[in-house]
Amino acid sequence: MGTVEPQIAAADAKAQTADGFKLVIDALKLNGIDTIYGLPGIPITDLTRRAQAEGLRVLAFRHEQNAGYAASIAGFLTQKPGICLTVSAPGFLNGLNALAHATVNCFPMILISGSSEREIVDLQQGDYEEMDQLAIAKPVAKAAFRVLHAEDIGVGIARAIRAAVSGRPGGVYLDLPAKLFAQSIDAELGKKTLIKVVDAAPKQIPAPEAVKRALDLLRSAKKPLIILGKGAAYAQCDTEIRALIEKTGIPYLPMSMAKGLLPDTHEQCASAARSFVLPGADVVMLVGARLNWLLSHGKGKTWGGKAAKDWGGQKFIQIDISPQEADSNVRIDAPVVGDIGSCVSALLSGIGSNFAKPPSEWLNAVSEKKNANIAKMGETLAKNPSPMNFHSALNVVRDIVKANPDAMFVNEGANALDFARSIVDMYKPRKRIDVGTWGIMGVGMGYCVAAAVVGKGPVIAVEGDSAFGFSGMEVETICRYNLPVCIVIMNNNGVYKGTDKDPTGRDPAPTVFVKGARYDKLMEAFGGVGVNASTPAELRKAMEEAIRSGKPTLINAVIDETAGTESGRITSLNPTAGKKK
Ligand code: ADP
Ligand code: TZD
Ligand code: MG
Repeated sequence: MGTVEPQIAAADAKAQTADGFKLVIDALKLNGIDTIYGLPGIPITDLTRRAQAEGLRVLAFRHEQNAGYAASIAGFLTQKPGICLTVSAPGFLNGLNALAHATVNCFPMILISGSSEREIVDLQQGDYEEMDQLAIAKPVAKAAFRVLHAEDIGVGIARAIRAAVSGRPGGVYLDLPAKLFAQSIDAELGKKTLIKVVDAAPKQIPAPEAVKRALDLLRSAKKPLIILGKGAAYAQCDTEIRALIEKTGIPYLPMSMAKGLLPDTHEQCASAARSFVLPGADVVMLVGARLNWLLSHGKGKTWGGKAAKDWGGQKFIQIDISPQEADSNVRIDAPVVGDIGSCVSALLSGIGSNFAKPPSEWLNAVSEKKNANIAKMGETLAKNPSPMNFHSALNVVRDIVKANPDAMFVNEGANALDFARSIVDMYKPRKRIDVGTWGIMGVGMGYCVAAAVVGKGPVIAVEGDSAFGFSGMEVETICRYNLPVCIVIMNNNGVYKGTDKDPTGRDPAPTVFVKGARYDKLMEAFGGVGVNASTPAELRKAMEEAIRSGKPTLINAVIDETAGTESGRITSLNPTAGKKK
């Protein structure tokens, strides 16, 4: 007996203590976080194992950048911070790109990285994977925190969640040193230190004067326009936004990731008349969209200004949660600061039921322009050139998306992006996810994983062959988790085109790849379905089969290597190409 008792006592004591690993997992679970996107290694291997054992979904990637992009877009889609988990120094740095991306795009995300011993790092004594990660994360994160003691884990996670989702969402860094995970603390005490965050993203009600100012300006307009941005998509107040558009009768333009907030086929959608409505409008209401480069900074020729930096004469209303956003590029005459749901509701009640529709000259001019452009595009899409070009391939994608409006649509590349954005209509909110504010390549496969996990339905990805290369190894991840992802590679043998030559004749040109590469074989290596498609008919058959079967599929769509243009639609931003003009 005497020898058994101490053992029981030890076991009891063990049952009554909690370690850092457990507290991190419990704190996440307590706050409704159910998925981790990451990559294991010292010191977080056990965190991934135990999180899985405790019922969290742990998706392990082949490179942290892709896990990070997955987390960032999961944040956009769910309004909960997407969690990316990495090891120290190099893993952390791989994840950092996605953290910056989340901050720039206003997506809520938390990058949790393990880190080395503080006292060794701070004295620069050369620890395993030594790096002052907190300092490095700060400039690209909305907020950054470090937890040193197990009893502070609850506070650390609560602060990270609040920082990520409140106000303008963004990327948050949470530094968890290796020593923290092994610390033990009395289980009951530990439990009490955890915080369930109350009202993490509080509503922000706009001031009545601001709403009135905006409505007065809108009522004075002869040629009004509404621009919906990805902030409007993020806000998940789709019904209110639709009511605002329809009650006012104002033509609207969806930014890339706001496509589908109302169906792109909506009669008030002015996408096909973009270059007419931007310079033509007199009052523009921005809803969760910034006047950054994607909108030519609200001035210049795009807006009818005489020269590159000249104001086009528009008055702007801007609905945004960030009070600092207004006036960042041009004067905002009526800023409405608050969350989009509250702002749009306030506008709607101010509008009432008898808002005068915009003058019919404006509406008719917009729809004439739009119909002419749609007809022109219809002709181009109907052609069937050989080899296939972007238009004839995307015409197929357009049909497949129309037939599967609930599918998530991932898109990156240059021509592969720009053409798909204008050709492929979206029908439902938050289905289109793409390169975002920075126009980055590399989001593709990470986005596919998150889209399949969060959306629980089919995912279609249209990828430039260059774009795909940045995250291509994650096709193994897609196969491993057996996700219903259909990847279509627009294979034009290179960046923009496949036709460049090294003038000296020594090497391949910097923009070209191996000719006739078979990306479909990559998918087959991991048990997925690979298809080589050189005609629209082959592409259609393969996409239909992929959606029907739900099997991971990669279609190598062979595109005319001369079909693209340098830099896609943003040639003007390229210094060399600009000089040539
Ligand atoms: P796009 O690229 O589609 O034009 P941006 O990323 O430039 O969109 O702009 C999104 C804007 O939406 C940001 O200025 C951000 O502050 C704002 N925003 C994000 N979420 C909300 C919200 N819930 N309520 C109000 N504004 C929001
Ligand atoms: N690196 C990163 C991270 N982001 C970038 N945007 C670029 C490099 C530069 N870049 C573009 O802006 S588009 C692009 C690169 C490399 C690839 C375009 O080639 P693609 O598309 O094959 O993906 P198309 O259809 O051939 O134009
Ligand atoms: Mg290409």
